Amino acid sequence: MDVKDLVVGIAGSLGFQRAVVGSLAPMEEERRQFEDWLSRGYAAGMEYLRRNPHFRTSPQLLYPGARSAIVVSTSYYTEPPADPGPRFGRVARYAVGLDYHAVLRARLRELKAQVEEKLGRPLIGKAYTDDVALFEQAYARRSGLGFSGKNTMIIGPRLMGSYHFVAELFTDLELEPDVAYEGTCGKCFRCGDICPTAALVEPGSLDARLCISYLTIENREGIPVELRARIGDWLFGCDLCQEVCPYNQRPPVTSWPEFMPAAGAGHYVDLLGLLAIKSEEEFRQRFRHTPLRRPKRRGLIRNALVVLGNRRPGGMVGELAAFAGGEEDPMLREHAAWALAQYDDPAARAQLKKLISREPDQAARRLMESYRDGGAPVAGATGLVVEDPAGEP
Ligand code: B12
Ligand code: SF4
Ligand code: SF4
Repeated sequence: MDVKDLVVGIAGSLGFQRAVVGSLAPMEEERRQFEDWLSRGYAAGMEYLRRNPHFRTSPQLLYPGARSAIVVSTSYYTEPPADPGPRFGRVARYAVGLDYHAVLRARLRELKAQVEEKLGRPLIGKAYTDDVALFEQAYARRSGLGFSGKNTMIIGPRLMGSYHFVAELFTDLELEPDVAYEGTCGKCFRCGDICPTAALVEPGSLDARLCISYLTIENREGIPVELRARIGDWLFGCDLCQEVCPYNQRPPVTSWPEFMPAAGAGHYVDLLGLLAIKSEEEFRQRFRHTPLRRPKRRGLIRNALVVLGNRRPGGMVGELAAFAGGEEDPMLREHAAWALAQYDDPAARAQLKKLISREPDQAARRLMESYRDGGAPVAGATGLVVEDPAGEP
């Protein structure tokens, strides 16, 4: 049997829906696109993307022993249950189960081991997914794993849609590279129309500074006041630009138990339960092995407060005031105050007034005052910076 057929066959038997072979030729066009994207500031606070950008588009620098990259995808899709109500926040589908980094790398190592067994010789090989500075979508696009949709996701052929992870096994196997898959969005731009923050600034180009996924996962600062209402019920990540995509109307459901909601945080998380988490250690235990660990306690509680302000469940005014009263972090106190300010309720207004009068942090107090009594946010108020809680907002 041909070695490529062997590899693709084993990948299929291990549960990867698609496996193609990527060439390791330099990516000149992609490098220009990536540098242009960085120069526009679209990478927001993701400093790791700015470090050694040439590595992202130079496969040979990334892993010098490699001769080809086996590029795979697997669905993470599970259907969310009915909304359990305003005390809950929503988790993007890719994150409802276990952390895919460890799961996919382990499965790729299994692929390597099985190929080694069949070939009767050891391989040089390394498994990647979403780690290091690797321009995964460019590998996927070039080798026909799918095409780049206007929402910037890789959309697979045969109605596979975009609810899938991309991962790679770099190996010393000399394999014939696959060619690009010519899919198209046509005239559609539903993803751009639905995006609540207009983060898809033009078809196929995303400004992470505006994207809810960035704001709730990677962002280490406060959430800009003017964007909070648009976050809706998204506690972690966002799927709106995928939900509306015609290619995602009958997505294949994952068969991997690791990506099912029972394995991790699930589709909805109880927001009150999050406010009750008082230490980083408690937080780590609760979200062990799940993607929700990424923003840490501080980031996830920040998000929970925004969702509470947007959903305004009954009976929460006292809880929010008590949380703010006992919280040491000015950024979180300020987000709790914002949540209170969203209630059209005299008790909430009284609590907000009390919080403002007691707030020792100047920047937090200024922000709170900007939305007291339903006022518009002060111009340029973009939340508090982690490293400089007393600094300018
Ligand atoms: C940084 C990052 C983010 C950032 C920025 C996203 C972005 N679109 O750039 C944030 C935090 C916002 C994010 C969000 C999400 N992410 Co993310 N993210 C990444 C990461 C680490 C790098 C992406 C990157 O390089 N961006 C830079 C820009 C320049 O690249 P780009 O989007 O591809 O845009 C250019 C190209 O599309 C190009 N282009 C368009 N068409 C064509 C055609 C040709 C021929 C060429 C040459 C170029 C080209 O022009 C664009 C502008 O320059 C990758 C993993 C990795 N290591 O690569 C995961 C990754 C892209 N993310 C992933 C996922 C699942 C998500 C979310 C769905 C999670 C969620 N539900 O919240 C959202 C989706 C938001 C969205 N619409 O993009 C998956 C996507 C899988 C897939 N099917 O494509 C990846 C691949 C991780 C993985 N290993 O599976 N992510
Ligand atoms: S993930 Fe949400 S916020 Fe980001 S581009 Fe898509 S719809 Fe917009
Ligand atoms: S919603 Fe339309 S424009 Fe956006 S990725 Fe899907 S097909 Fe393309």
